[in-house]
Amino acid sequence: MRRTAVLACVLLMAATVSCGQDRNDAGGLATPHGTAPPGGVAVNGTVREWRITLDVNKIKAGPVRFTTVNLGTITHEFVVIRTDYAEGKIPMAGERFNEDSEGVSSPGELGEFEPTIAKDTILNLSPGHYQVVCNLPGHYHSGMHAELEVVA
Ligand SMILES: [Cu+2]
Repeated sequence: MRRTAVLACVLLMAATVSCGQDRNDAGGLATPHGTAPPGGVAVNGTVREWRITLDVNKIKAGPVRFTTVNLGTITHEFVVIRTDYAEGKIPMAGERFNEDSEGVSSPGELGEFEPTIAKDTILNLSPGHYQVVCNLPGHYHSGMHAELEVVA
């Protein structure tokens, strides 16, 4: 009985430590886990050279908390774009695309953040086709885009 209690305590401590740190088994930073806002959903992401990952690519419309960590070695940004263009196919104007051009709009973003930094924000998204992108010079073209479908 005493042994069981000790074991439970050890397991609880292990769980607490692994939950408290935002690291994967290899000791590196892992995908964050933000909490969903009331009546909404949580989307967790990572940015690095040269990709963006989301833990879910299809969500219900409404309030969405985006929590993203920079796993790369340089500054990246995380911008939510509403567009009917296919992923990676937004027309470029030089090394970036215009976030207010025809057929492209942005309901919000996390802005730029340095390596190891995590950021979050809540956006209210209506149904439609979205891409989450890094639009720093050359980054979108290098693969920093992810699909996000928002359904009613
Ligand atoms: Cu980037």
